[in-house]
Amino acid sequence: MSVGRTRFIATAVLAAAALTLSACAEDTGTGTEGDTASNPSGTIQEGLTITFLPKQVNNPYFDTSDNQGGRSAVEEFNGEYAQTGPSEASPSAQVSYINTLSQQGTDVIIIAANDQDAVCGSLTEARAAGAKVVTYDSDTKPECRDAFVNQATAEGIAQTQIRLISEAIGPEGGEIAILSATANATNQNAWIELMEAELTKPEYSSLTLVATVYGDDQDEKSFQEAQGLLSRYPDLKGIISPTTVGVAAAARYLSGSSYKGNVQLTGLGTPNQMREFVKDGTVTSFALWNPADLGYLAAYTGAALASGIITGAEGETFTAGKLGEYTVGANGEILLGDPFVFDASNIDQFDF
Ligand code: RAM
Repeated sequence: MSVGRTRFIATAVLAAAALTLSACAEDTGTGTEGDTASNPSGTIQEGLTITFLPKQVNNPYFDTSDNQGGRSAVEEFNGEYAQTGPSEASPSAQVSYINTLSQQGTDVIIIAANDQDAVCGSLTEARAAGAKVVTYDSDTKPECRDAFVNQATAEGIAQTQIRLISEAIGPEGGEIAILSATANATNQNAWIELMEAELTKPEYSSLTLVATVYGDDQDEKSFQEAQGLLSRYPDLKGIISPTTVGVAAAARYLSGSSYKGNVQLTGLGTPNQMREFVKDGTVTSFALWNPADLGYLAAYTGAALASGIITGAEGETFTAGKLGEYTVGANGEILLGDPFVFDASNIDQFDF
């Protein structure tokens, strides 16, 4: 049993704590309207162990969300922060990490799922053992976690991506392609589906999606996939890469090629990885949200669940430190905000 969970039992009113813990053990899905929080207007428990399990470690996006945002939130409420995870974003790579966290009695597991199904069995076991599970960035099926902290609506992300590539290419339009992360990624697949729907709107009739390829959130594979797209589709006018790894790799390829400035690129990137490519004219604009805020909100969500302030049921509210108050939406979803567009006029104001 973790320090955090031990302290939880020691400090809470005993009867209430026993009730909370047995409720945890029986909870098998996202909170529903019927669930009631045991401590709705209470404060966050001290000493909670909160571990982030990103799609992959050593990805600057997750370094920022977890090691900056997540860590600072956990420090604010005097918990114990950790990050662990695989180096490759493959579907089942996270399972053994979840099992270990469960055995260690970690109070809160915060996971960006590489696959919406592959981690469900082990997450369900971890929850039965008493852990609260928050997904962030990339969701599982709703029944496998307590809450999902969504960085921006999937519709908003898809609309922004299509608008940015359309503006960059101009009214003549042409062929476009998508360079994604892994083929199983819940988040990217949701965005791709909605981008395809967005392309059916009359204002985008001059754009034709000719291919979707996967760089697996690996720099070298993403670079090669970008190169492959240009050799297979010589008339390609634009690439959308809704992954920080993919868009940076594609930008590096285009910037060193004869396609620079002729083939447009947008996607979801971090300002620090994309700055040189905006400055050298390879990329006009790209989008993202603040990953540090995403990790910060996910940590507060996990703490609110573990402290009985929320159960993950629609309509519950909690305070996430400096970000203020949030309300749990349908399916246990908590929305961070709107996507943000970076371009030459604002990129120097950001450092992540
Ligand atoms: C990569 C990952 C992550 C995604 C960002 C935009 O870092 O694929 O899941 O949200 O890009």
